[in-house]
Amino acid sequence: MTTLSSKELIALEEKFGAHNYHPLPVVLAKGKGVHVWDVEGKQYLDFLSAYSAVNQGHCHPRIIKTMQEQAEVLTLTSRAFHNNLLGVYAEYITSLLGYDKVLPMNAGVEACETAFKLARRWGYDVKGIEENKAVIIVCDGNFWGRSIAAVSSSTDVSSYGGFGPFVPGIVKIPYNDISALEANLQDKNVAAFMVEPIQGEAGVVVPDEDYIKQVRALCSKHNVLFIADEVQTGIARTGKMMACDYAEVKPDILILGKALSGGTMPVSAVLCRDEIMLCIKPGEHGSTFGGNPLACAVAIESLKVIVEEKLADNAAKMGELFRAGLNQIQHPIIEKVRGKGLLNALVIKDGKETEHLWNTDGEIAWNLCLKMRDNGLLAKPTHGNIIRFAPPLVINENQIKAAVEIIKTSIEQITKK
Ligand code: IF1
Repeated sequence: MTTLSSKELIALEEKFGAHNYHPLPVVLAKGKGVHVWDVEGKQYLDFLSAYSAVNQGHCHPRIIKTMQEQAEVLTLTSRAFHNNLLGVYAEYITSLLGYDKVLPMNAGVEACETAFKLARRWGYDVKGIEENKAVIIVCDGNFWGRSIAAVSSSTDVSSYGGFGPFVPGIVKIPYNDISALEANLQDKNVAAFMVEPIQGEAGVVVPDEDYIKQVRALCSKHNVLFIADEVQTGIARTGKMMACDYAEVKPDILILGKALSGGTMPVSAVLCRDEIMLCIKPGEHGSTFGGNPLACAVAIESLKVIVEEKLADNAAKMGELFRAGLNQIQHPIIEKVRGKGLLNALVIKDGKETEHLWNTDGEIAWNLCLKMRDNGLLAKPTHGNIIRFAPPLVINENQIKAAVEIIKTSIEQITKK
């Protein structure tokens, strides 16, 4: 293994790697549970969980053991042939989540693209929309990946800028705005409405309590597919198995990714009923690695860990504790704390009204993340002044309390007494 220092490793990445990220200056080399360690051996509480991909905790022993055992037997056959695990996985996940069928993919964006294609095809073959006229409605502030269709759906110029021309047939409406949705559902060419139950990248934007329930009712009323992008909010992150469970509704198409593999490898999935799924015929969609036996074995174990360790309940309990702890900090630079389960965000009052309080220059949220790093906790701002806090769902009460203490101390250290 390399013995290079963090500094030397960052320099290598800088010189030979694409500059498509601006990471926090820390170089991680080990992970276990809620902790990660940098190259120099310093320990941190991981409060990002690779954007909710490590819900089960870093290197969960059961998932790693399953991965090691399967990796020695069979990793990939392609879908040109059957493999002995895809059927077992498909039965497990569809009965666990209550859908007829699953279409296995790899990255979250691929699953979202798959949902788009299923919705369009259903629009033409079942709803009877005129060919090439299908419309899919998305929300301002959405994030579903980096593909051309994903950035065509985006309202964030840092996502779509300079990547045109864009995919047609995508209509954008304000998030958490039922009347805007109802107005746009009058268009008979609408095949689907794709929405995150809580917008992650937008800064953990939690909609009104009844938003998702009303989305479900309106989509049913207008014969439009309700697609829930639960790539980030799903798999127990928000305190229930799916964030849509708070509304006690089922989307027509459910999209999963990230923690579906416990953060070991890219595994994503699209689940829906036969009427939708069977619109795509053999040879009309797929991917080299989709449904590979290694991914199937890992995904089954990753879901079993979530269920058997009751990680949704833990996320709900620890999330309450975390938000209560942050709300007790009472500091003038804190605007608000928001979230559900263990998907939370701290909104910083940045700009003129608090500048006099800072004893650092530049972005207060970024500097706060640097200071939290020094104090042993890793998190990163989403947009400017919003810091997302999303630890692995295996976190315990003492670790939550330790995290709140680090956040409190770090705020005090970058602001004047
Ligand atoms: C990056 C953001 C989060 C997602 C939702 C689909 C996808 C994502 C709701 C696509 C992916 C990742 C992408 C990753 C960072 C992270 C992210 F900051 F980019 F926006 F979580 F908020 N739907 N989100 O959140 O899944 O193809 O990445 O597997 O691009 O840096 P993917």
